[in-house]
Amino acid sequence: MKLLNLTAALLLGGALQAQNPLPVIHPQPQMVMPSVNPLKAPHGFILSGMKNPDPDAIRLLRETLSITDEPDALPLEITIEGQAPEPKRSGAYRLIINHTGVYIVAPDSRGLFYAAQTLRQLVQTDKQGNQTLPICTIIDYPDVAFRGTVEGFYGDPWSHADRIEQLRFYGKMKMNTYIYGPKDDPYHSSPNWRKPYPEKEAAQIKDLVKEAAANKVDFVWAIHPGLDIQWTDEDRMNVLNKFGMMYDLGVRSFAVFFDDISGEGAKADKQADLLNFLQKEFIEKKAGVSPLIMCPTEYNRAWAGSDYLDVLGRTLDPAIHVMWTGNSVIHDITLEGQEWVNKRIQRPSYVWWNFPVSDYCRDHLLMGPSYGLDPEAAHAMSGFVANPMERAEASKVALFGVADYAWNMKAYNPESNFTDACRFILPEAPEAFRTFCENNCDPGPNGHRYRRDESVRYAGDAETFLRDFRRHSYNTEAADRMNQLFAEITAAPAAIETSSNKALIDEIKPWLMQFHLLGKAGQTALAVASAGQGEDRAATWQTYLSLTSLLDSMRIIDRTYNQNPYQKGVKTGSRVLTPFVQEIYLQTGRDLLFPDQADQAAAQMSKASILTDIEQLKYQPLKESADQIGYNRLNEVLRIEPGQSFGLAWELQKEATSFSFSLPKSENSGRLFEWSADGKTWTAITGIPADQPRFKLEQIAPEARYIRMRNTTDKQMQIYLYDFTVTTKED
Ligand code: 14T
Repeated sequence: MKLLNLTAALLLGGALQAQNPLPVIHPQPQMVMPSVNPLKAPHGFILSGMKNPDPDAIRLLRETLSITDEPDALPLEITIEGQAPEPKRSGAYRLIINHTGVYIVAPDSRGLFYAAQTLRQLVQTDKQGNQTLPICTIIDYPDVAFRGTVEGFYGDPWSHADRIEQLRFYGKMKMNTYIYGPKDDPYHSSPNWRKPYPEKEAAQIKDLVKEAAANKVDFVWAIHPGLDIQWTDEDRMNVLNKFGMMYDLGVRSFAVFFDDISGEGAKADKQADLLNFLQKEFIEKKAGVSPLIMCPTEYNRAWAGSDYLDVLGRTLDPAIHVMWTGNSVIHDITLEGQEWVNKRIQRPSYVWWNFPVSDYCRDHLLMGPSYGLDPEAAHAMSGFVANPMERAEASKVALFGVADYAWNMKAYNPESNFTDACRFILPEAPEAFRTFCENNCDPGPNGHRYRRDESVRYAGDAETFLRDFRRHSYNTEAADRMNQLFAEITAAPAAIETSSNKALIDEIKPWLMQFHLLGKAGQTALAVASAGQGEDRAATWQTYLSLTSLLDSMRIIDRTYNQNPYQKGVKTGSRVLTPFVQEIYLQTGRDLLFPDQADQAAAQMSKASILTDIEQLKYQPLKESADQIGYNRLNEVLRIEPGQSFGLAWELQKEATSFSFSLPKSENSGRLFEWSADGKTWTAITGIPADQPRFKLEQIAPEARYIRMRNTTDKQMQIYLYDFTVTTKED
């Protein structure tokens, strides 16, 4: 019955909205009943109703509406009462705007604050300062109780200013949770999780707690003790004491993360013991503390190979939330997957969505829409938080979607949300910003095999054009549309840079530069292709050379900016547009240089590659430079079954000069390093100490083209793959 009502109201809402369009509200309210008339309030509003309402909500209302004591002003009446919609869900509210005034009913101050946020999106002020509001009734509440982000990525943690701005953004988007857990904060994880924060950091956390409260966000402080925790009374007290220190800084919400660890720290029963102890001795004893959240070691389905989750399900206090990233480390969220894990942990899991986090693809920006989220899964999760990019402002595009999804799943539309996000985040040039974002979505090939659609509006034309171009014909319609697009791309960065959001521009600056060049390269590539149709080889050469220099400039940007040690460089349009340009360039080059033997000239040189029978590593992209190839640092534990190996192969024309590795924490006995000339017969490398985690081998057989490490024991080996690099003579 309730459902029917809701559908009817929504349909009715849709019909009436055509006459009196309400502005789109984000996140989208559950129920809107609009009417045709606006409420005019030329004398402003006068506050009435409850005594001492939430000061943050009132501040927001004062910023939004003109609040006066004038006798002709209309009432703005505020009531806190239990009968608001979904009484038990924090943040629910009812907002009634009729011809007599504005009425807000909410069960708590968060609801009041959210009603004010909705009003802010509804009010229109004319040049004289007269305000009107659309007459309507909004009944609203979140689908998911805890919504927000988990700063849980590897890499530079967000700055203090980043975090303050994020918290304000969450308030606007009705997200109520920020979990603090940056992997590279030494006081969150090893080595310093036991120690108090230094003065400056402590003061900043205090400040964040305050800002969070003002935006009705729970600041959740997470600890990551599993790398070196001992299951002793001493260490359990160390965790408790650290929580106490954080409590004294104002923190009232806590989490314990056991992700990306192995060995002793990863035992389910020990973890559950600690958590239950914290639950009894801290969460239940301290005043005003929210439910404890934990991130398990087996935090996704692909890794759930033991009875670990069942042990947690059985023994963990039912009040403790358990996080979950989905069917793999980075995966979209399905109802089926949620139901699978919920059965095992005996509670609805708390989703940790690994998007738009980019710590595994640091040369890319993930600024596309948030999609792949099951609209039917609301009841199967206790929370939904997204792990963002190291670039805080750039993450807002995806987070705008996360906020919408977690508030009202059934109404969530990733595409329209994406367009609205671009307008909200960059109102100065929303179209240019959208053009930038929709071509910076995909992480590229990666070990997680997580891919995103990119350049969807142009993929068809790009493919059509290339198909004809490969047969040496030029499709004018497709080319015209691609040209138009590349012109927009060329112009977009300058428009985007007019934005007052300097922090955002700073974060994405190298990609903006690259994007501008990509636009020019695209236009030039089409000119090359078009010239190639004619008889004038000189003209083709000339455009070909200008394309060469544009691609050179792009390579220089790629080798100059964002030189982190993991995935260096600056990739843009890497899924459709860059390959489009490259293919035109390569084919034209072959046609010009080897007009009679294009196929032969295209013959591949042998390439460096990863060589392994370990599933976990097969899709890992290679780290490559002029004189080095290697594995990227892997943060998860690498499991090597008996007989399995991992290694590298490099170009036939290159001789290796040295080989180095860093494989800490290994049970090093039983590992064997080998080299080979052909990848078939292998020779053991002597001279590597058996138990050294790090080593550099300065001499390698000149005929070697392969190197590998093999597990020669009869047990699974667990190691960290931090470094495994071959240095070759430069080409
Ligand atoms: F706790 C988790 F739910 C989780 O996702 N942990 C990390 C997270 O901090 C990181 O940002 C995310 C994306 O890279 O993935 C998890 O860490 C990994 C997982 C891997 F499989 C890091 C490297 C991996 F190879």
